[in-house]
Amino acid sequence: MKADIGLKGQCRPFRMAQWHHEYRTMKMTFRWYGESDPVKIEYIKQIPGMHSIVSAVYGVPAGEVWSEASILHIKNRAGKAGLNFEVVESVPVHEDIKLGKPSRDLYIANYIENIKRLSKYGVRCVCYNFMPVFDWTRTQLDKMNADGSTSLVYYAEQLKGKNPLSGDMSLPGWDSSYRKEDLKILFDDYGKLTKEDLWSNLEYFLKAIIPVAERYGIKMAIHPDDPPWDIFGLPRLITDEKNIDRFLKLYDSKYSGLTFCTGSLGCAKSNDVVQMIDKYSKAERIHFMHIRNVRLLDGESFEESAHYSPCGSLDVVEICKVLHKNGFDGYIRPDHGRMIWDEIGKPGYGLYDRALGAMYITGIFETLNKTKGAQ
Ligand SMILES: [Mn+2]
Repeated sequence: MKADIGLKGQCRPFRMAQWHHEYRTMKMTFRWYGESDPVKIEYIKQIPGMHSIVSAVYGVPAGEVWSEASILHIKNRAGKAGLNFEVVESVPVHEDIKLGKPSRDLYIANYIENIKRLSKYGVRCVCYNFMPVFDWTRTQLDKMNADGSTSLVYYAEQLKGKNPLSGDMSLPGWDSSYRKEDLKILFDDYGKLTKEDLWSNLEYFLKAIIPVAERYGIKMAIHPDDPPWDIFGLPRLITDEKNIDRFLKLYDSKYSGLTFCTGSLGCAKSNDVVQMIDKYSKAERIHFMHIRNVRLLDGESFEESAHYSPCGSLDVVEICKVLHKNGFDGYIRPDHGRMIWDEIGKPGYGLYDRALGAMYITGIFETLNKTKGAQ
């Protein structure tokens, strides 16, 4: 396709714009951790079909307002590299909001201010989660595969008998900045909270946030809990279809939607990921897709794998097909990748394997777009 290639061998921007217009198709994105990220933003642009970076203002404690200068800086860096900055992952939700403490109103006011500022600089989608204390949990970040690549894994037996309050346990993915004493207080607070309390605190948050998101054109997209079950007695909400249905009813607006993470929800064998994506994308409640593959093992164990369907337990072609069928035109990013080709970097967030994943998914969508009507 000679006509698609510019003089410098790059995809011509107008062709990209035309492509999105013509097909109203998904927008491919890539997470970038800012200047300290070993993956340069210019490298991200070199992945064909890349639309936007996914980033955040780092180094600001949860609950505080982001300076306009720091948001503008990301926008300008993206623009200079020829990319958009339309997705934020994440604006963290302060623990006091999840716990329903009196101070939550202050943190919610700050959250609202962040939504307004992000909208001003062109952000269209904000990813967040409502997981108590910890984000994603894995038991090892560099499990060697047979081919010499390494993966993030979760082996249930490695978690047995571990106590996060012992002070001598650190698990990958956990915020190591928590001091032992702070962690103890947080666990005590959550110990007094029922799952229903957590639901009602989530509802309180949505009722304050979503009307603002609607006004400022920001699609809020909650990330499911990872893994999708309770750990260490901490409650988890966004774990399966029944709970996602309940979540979406808490505030019935297109602006209160999902970051559908195939690797998180797909870790529970009972979740039919393809059917769920079909249902929620049809309802226009998926704004952001995290596409990742996982190999499910016995019990509650899994290993993250390459995106290519035969490498894991999820069928990425089927996932893309239902999105395409339902006219999904939101954002997609390749989620965690393996470490390959001796790359050194942030586990799960190397350039090479995520670039392979992005191209694989873009290729599937190109095929689907060009064979429209022939399915
Ligand atoms: Mn994810």
